[in-house]
Amino acid sequence: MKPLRIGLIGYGFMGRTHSNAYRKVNNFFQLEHQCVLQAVCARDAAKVKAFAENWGYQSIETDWRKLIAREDIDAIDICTPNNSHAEIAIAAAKAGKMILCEKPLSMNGPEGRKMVAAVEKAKVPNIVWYNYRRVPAVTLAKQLIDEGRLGRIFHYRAKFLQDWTISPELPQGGAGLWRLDAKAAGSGVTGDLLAHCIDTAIWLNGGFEKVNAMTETFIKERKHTLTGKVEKVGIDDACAFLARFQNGSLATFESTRYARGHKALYTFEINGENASIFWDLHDLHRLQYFDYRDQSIVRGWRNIHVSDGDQPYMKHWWVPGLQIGYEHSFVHQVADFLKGLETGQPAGPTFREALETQFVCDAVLKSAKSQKWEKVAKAR
Ligand code: SOE
Repeated sequence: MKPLRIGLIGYGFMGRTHSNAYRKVNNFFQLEHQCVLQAVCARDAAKVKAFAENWGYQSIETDWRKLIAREDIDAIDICTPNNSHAEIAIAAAKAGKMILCEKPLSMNGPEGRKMVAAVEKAKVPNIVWYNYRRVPAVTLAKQLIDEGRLGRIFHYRAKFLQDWTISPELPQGGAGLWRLDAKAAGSGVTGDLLAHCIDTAIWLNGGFEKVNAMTETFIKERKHTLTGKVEKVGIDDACAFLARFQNGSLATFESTRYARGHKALYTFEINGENASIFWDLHDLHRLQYFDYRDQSIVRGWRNIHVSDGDQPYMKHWWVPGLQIGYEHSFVHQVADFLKGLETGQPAGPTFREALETQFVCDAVLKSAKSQKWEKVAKAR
């Protein structure tokens, strides 16, 4: 097997999900490459050492530039806050490293475009961690749509609801809370949560044409963890938008961190002329499917438990009927990325594909300001 020596930058929540995926993937998938946890990098030497020991990384760095310069690293995994993705990715591409970048790709479309140019110029394999595509039930939804079972699609409806930022006492900025700081995150729920919904939607239903959005920042000021001062909040706490897809379908998207009672309720429903699909992250192994072509006396919503060997990814895991969870979507992403290296057919979303999501986010935020329909710029 060929070693694929990983250099991970950042050790937060995503650093853990990715590390877990690298450790497991070769136990469950037959691949040419073997992931090697070569080095992990973060600024705090004591913390990064503890992380390396826990996850089995062979070495540490405290300066990402040194990590990128190392000859014994093949792939850079970027798990840092959004405002550092571009600088790191562009430097990693110049150094000829493969790049696996945490979502969203960038702070905005123009910055993302520079990242796309850098990886395409350097011809380095690249991918963005939009992991929900690889929940087996979501991948099955893609299969059913591509087989034409839904027919013409009329509606796409997605939500991503959370409730963890309702307290005005919650500070912004710093480890764990950089998502509340616009300077580090770029935007609020639009780039953090709706970006997932948009990526899945583009994958399942094709490109967006235009959007009409509203956003709100419910808590206008929060103490900043790094400065200790009360500062203006620049992120969107909630965002809802209407969209028209290029295929003529109509859509609604909603995300908030103020939906009391919901921790991570990502749902989508798609209505086609023959059939409909519904998926819910809280019940992630199930796909709800309604097919109007069923005989009328038995017609109804089917609740498909996606756990059989002939359903996406499942033959790699346990026996039929036994389900898997959130962390497996990351294992699948690494498996597909490695398969892409073998076959020369890159797994998506590549930086260029993820740029489309960035342009939708830009149009959404622009529309929330202009109060008008805004066209989505083309990434290709
Ligand atoms: C935010 O709470 C968050 O962790 C996102 O950053 C992730 O991308 C999402 O999958 C779950 O929620």
